[in-house]
Amino acid sequence: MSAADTRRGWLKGAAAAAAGLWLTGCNKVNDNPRVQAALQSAEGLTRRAHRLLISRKALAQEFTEADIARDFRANGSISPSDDAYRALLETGFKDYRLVVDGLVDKPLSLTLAEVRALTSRTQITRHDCVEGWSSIGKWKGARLGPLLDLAGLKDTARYIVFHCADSLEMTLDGSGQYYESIDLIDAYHPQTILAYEMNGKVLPVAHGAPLRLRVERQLGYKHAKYVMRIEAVSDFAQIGRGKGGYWEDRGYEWYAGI
Ligand SMILES: Nc1nc2c(c(=O)[nH]1)N[C@H]1C(S)=C(S)[C@@H](COP(=O)(O)O)O[C@H]1N2
Ligand SMILES: [Mo]
Repeated sequence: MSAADTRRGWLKGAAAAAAGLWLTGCNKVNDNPRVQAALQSAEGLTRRAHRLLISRKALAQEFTEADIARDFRANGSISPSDDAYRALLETGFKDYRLVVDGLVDKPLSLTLAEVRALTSRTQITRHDCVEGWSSIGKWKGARLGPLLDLAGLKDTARYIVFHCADSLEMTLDGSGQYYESIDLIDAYHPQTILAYEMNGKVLPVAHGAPLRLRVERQLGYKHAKYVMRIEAVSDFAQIGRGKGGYWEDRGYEWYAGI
């Protein structure tokens, strides 16, 4: 475990601690001298956790048209061979439906036209892959927050899982299929979109057509391509091998904040 990982783990704990203190933050509790002392010793901790919480809501840097990479790299799956995906691609995704289900009041099944009609955002951002390369691109897509509001998240929903069309590993139990998950802070972040356009054109297959996640405060592997289904869950222990994503199941960190 690197120092950065250790620090990240500690900060996650600090954020949880801060959330706890927040809930107990009524005047009567604060008047108690023992609690006062505890709060004072925790002050540095909560201040740092507070800063972390604020920073998680901050926008990722945005760039200008002039910064757009002429040759944005494509990585991981670039042409899924899965039958169901090939069939959708052959007919120009006319039969594609984005399914939104799990812990929602109103499950959705949307055509691409319906997704394109949702509240959208366009942004020029830098994609950072854990392998050490970055590319700047322009993305347009449906904001995830308003989409989730359409479906209506239940109180028990804590994470959003993205089920993808591509298998990176061919397995009998389907555990080689790509998937990812994010928490609700990232899900409702204004720059979190389901992109259907890249650099002003229809999203190419290599970059995740017809829909791919852009979650700009996270490393590249969190940006699920070929998204077929969005599932709201309370935990992801039962999904894939239980770690919240294809690469997480193979040793990557679940929280890949940048
Ligand atoms: N479905 C799916 N999503 C994926 C991957 C993949 O293999 N399959 N690779 C991830 C990784 S590691 C990166 S860096 C980015 C690459 O996105 P790009 O091809 O648009 O550069 O997609 C991410 N999302
Ligand atoms: Mo990546």
